[in-house]
Amino acid sequence: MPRKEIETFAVSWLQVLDETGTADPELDPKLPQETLLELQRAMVRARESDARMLRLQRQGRIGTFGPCTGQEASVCGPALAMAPQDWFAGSFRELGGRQIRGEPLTNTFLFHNGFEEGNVQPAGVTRLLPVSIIVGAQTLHAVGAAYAMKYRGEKACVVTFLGDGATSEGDFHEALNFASVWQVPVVFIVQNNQWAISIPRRKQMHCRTIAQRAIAYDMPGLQVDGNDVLGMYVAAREALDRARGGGGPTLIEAVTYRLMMHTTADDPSKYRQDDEVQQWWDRDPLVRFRKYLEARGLWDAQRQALLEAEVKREIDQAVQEFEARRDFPPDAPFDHVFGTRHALIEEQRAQFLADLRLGEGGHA
Ligand SMILES: Cc1ncc(C[n+]2csc(CCOP(=O)(O)OP(=O)(O)O)c2C)c(N)n1
Ligand SMILES: [Mg+2]
Repeated sequence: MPRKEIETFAVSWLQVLDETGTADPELDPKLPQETLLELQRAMVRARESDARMLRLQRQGRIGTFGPCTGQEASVCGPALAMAPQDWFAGSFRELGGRQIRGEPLTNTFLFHNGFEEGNVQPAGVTRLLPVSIIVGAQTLHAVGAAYAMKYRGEKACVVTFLGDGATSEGDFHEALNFASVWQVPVVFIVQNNQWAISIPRRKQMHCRTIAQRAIAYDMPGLQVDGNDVLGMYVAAREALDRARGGGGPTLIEAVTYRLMMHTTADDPSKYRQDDEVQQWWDRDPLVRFRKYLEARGLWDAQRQALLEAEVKREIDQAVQEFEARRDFPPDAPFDHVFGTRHALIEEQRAQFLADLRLGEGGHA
């Protein structure tokens, strides 16, 4: 027959914990208690840190940042499934994952104040690439690093995080293509949070799932409930095991939602409806996982209160450390805009220093 079907493709969906926090008995990975509590701690720490950063930003004590609230499960699940030798190549909305990789909050604060010093990680924090503000560029860095791991014969993988909007960028497709051609150990985790700033998903792509984009590059693709931390853990672990065994790249689409503003410079009430946001608050990944832990007798209100208090103390301490830093001048960020001095930047630097002196009552 001259015309016949030569390939058929399917896209799977994975959810381990349903919206009531009940695990599918067949899919429950039955993680050790210690890992479950680590997941809980990581998500609560990310949520509390985000809330504090928002207040600090509103008080003028840190600069612009993109809150991660609502997306903790889609990042913390995979980050905890990673091994120490794996690489983390993130975007700008993965605070919980960076914390799991060991980044101290003081570094996060410095970074969001424009200080390159925030990217100087303390000893022991390795294989954590700097935040990529350039949408999608980290996927190329990830494939390059994965190529290096394969070339060196290291049993290490790279996990890269990106947004739904980033999948509309050329960088993403080039990264998938090379990952596939080279069969390198990389896992792409798309946090499909439904929005790219004010552009809803339906206005930036026509395909019904993002996971199906894997098909064109002949790699496994899977759509996961991104508000289900166990589902995300299982999906990432499976992809990492495959990559480590020489099975090449995987694309995971985490279906989730950005509950807060795009960044602190944005007002989402201008472009999205409150009832949509409320529907996603009802699917809060932290509430879902807490119900799972409670049903297993591993969690209760008292433990929650203790954890929140402990995390808040950690954050307080990080704020103090960050605000006490005096080992570089406040205008250091202006040094790094261009490789050489630029008249416009110098004008801005002078203005910034003048404003600073005014703000401090002329005593700076
Ligand atoms: C190459 C590039 N183009 C544009 C921007 C401006 N920008 C920053 S975030 C963003 C939207 C990203 O959307 P998405 O990938 O869905 O990630 P999310 O912010 O939702 O986490 C845009 C357009 C940028 N930083 N880099
Ligand atoms: Mg998005």
